[in-house]
Amino acid sequence: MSKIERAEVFVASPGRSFVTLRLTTSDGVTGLGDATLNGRELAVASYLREHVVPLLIGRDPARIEDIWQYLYRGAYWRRGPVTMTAIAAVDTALWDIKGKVAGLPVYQLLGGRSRDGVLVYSHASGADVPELLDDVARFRELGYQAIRAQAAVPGVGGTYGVRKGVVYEPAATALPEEQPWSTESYLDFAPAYLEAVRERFGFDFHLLHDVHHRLTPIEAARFGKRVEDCRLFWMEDPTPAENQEAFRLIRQHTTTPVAVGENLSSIWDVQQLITEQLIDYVRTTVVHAGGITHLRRIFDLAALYQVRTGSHGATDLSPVTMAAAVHVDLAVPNFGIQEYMPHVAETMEVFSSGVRFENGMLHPSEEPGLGVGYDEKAAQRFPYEPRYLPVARRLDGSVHDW
Ligand code: CS2
Ligand code: MG
Repeated sequence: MSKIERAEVFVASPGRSFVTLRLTTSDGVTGLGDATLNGRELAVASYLREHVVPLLIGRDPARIEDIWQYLYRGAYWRRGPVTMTAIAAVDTALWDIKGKVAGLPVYQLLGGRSRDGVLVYSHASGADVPELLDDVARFRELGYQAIRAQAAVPGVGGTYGVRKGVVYEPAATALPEEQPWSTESYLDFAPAYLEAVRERFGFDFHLLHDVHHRLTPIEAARFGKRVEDCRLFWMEDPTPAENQEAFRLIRQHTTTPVAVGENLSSIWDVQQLITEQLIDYVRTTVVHAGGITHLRRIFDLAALYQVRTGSHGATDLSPVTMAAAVHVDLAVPNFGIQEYMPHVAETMEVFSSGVRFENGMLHPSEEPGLGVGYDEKAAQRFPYEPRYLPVARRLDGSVHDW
């Protein structure tokens, strides 16, 4: 019987920080898992190195479910982003190994294709409306059928989602940047720029918007109602989701679809949102929600309530997660859409991936496993640089949700 012989945790910053787990079996088969938690990378690296790796050596890599249950129940301290990201990395690496041993791409182990390709959306943004409109035009020319639109709110300084440079990278400073926030200015301005996008480009593509946890439930209800004529594919994270009940108030006022879940890490965190149909898309991911094994459970629960998938896919999710996401997205029956932000060149000097973008869709590698590689020698050229996500403060100086 094959055994897990080696478990290595790599922390590097090729273009941005990533934590990557590589498992190697006694037959020399390797598997990769993403363990990146943006702004808290070393917490997961330490959880893996100190508390998980010693428990993996000698185990049968084929027993994916058993190892998942062992790491989840055996920790005693359950759930939370650090624990679930560490378990996710092990789980994803074991699915990579299982695919390689079976000689099949992972989507074939998940029931095979349910669709020809994985519809994706990317991020258009601008420091003002004209810049946003030019960016939307650029993504339309690149063939995207779905585009997220975010613009800076005048007079408020830093605003969520506005790119500075090649890609949107919010974790950019050695200490958290404090960004001002004004709900009133946002509520006056955002509907206007979303209307401007529809006015210029019409309705033959999906338009998405990320509120990014900034509103109270009634403010989110007001925003959703105000933008109904923009026919958004979704408004994302309209209000913080710790209180799942809060979404009922939004539901009572607007038909604008709601997407939640990128920063949630277990089925329990989205259970009420799904079973009471308080959301339309669940955004949980391979890397932060316990890996492929747990994510499938969340997506299967969602399917019972006609909630579709809409997984997070920002650049702080590594190419390993993105490859695993495409395998899952290809197979699940209730797929909705996949977020996709192409990684920068430095990242792709360390990671290799067979994922292809074509006509607004992603397609997985057909090679066995996930179809990803990690070059630890190349990674040595990019030592870890700790970076923090920003903190938002209201104009009166009090902390707000970033
Ligand atoms: C955003 C992310 O992509 C999204 O929808 O919410 O940019 C998010 O802010 C980062 O991934 C956080 O690390
Ligand atoms: Mg988001």
